[in-house]
Amino acid sequence: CDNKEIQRDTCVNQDIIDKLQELKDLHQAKPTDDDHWRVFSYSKCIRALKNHPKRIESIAEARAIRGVGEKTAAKIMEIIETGNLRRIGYETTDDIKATRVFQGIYGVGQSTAYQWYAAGCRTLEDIVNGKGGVKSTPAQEIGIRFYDDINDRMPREEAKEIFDLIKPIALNIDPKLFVEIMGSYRRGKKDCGDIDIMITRPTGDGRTHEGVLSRLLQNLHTAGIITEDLAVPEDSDDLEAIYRGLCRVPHRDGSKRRRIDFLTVPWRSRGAALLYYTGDDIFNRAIRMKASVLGYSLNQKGLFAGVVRDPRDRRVKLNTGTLLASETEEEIFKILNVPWQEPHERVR
Ligand code: DCP
Ligand code: MG
Ligand code: MN
Repeated sequence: CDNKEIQRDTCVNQDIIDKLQELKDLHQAKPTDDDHWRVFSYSKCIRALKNHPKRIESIAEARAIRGVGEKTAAKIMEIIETGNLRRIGYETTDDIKATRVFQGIYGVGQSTAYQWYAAGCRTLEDIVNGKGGVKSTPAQEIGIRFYDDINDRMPREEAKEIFDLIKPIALNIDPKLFVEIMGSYRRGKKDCGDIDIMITRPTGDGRTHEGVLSRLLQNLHTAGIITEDLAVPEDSDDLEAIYRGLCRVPHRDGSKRRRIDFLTVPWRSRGAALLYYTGDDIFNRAIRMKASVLGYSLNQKGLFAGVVRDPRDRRVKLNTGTLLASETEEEIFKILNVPWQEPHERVR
C-alpha cells in the first residue's frame, strides 16, 4: 500500500481489497476463459485501490478509479455499506462446494463439474436425475452409485487380501506370468486409494502374456472379485493395455467396492513401468526432470536418448529416440546417476 501517510499498517481501503482478493481467488480456482479474465481484472482493480490515497465513499468515486468498472464499483459499494459481499458467501457455499462433490465422482474433472453446475445441478441426485439435461457416462454412474466407497482409502491389509486372491487366479492361466503390485502399496503406505497391478511375462520360451488380461478379467468377474468395469481397453489382448474397474473381497457381507487398475506391459519395459507406476507422482516428476537435464527422456516405456522435441510445444516428440534402458529400475537409476531408492523412500 502506497498511501502510508494516511494509515501506517494497511490501506484505507484494505477491507475492500481483502474482499476483492477473495473474489479473485474464487475465480482463480475456476476453469473458464471468463474466470481467467476476471482474475486479471480483479488484479488490476486491487492494484488501483492500493494506490488510491483516500477512503472510497461513493460509487462515483469508485467508478472514477482507472481499472474499476461498473460492476466492480457496485461490489465496492456493497462492501462499504454492508461490510460484506453476498456473492462471496454464495460462491463459497454453492458453486465451490457442489463442484467439489462432483469431482469426487470417478471420471469427473473440473470442466465437467462446472458444466453440470452451470446446467443447474447442485447434488449427486440432480446428476442422477439428469437435471438441466445433463448426461453422465456409464462409468460416472458407477462412480455415483459407489461414491462413498470409491472416495474411501482401503487399509493396506485389504489391498493385500484382494491381491492374494487375484495372483493365483492369474498364475492359473499361465504359471510363468509376472504379477506385481505397484503404486502406494509397493511404497509401503498404510492405506491405498486403489490397487495397481502389473502383468507381464518373460519371453524366453517364445511366448508372451498376449490374451491373458481378457481371460483374467473374466475369471475375476466370475469369482465375484471384480464387480464393475470402468474403463476396458479396446484390445485387452494387446501386450500393452490398461484396465480400470471396481473390486471387493467376495463373499463377505459389507465388503466395500475398491478401485483397481491392471496394467499389462511388454516384458522388456517392465522396469520402466514398475518405476513409473510405483511413483509417487512427485518422485516421478523429479526423476523425469533429472533425465531431461541430462538430455534424455523417461517415461513408462523406458529411458531414451536423442529425443527431439517440437520447440513450439515441448510435450510433442518428433522422434522416439534410442532406448537406453527399460528392463530394470536399477539400470535406469544408474544411467541417471541417481542413488538407488527403495520404493518406500520414493516419496515427496
Ligand atoms: N502416476 C503419475 N502421475 C499421475 C498419475 C499416476 O506419475 N498423474 C504414477 C505415480 C503413481 C502411480 O502412477 O504412484 C499410480 O497411480 P495412483 O493414482 O494409483 O497413485 P498411488 O498408487 O501412488 O496412490 P493411491 O494410494 O492414491 O492410489
Ligand atoms: Mg494407486
Ligand atoms: Mn491407480
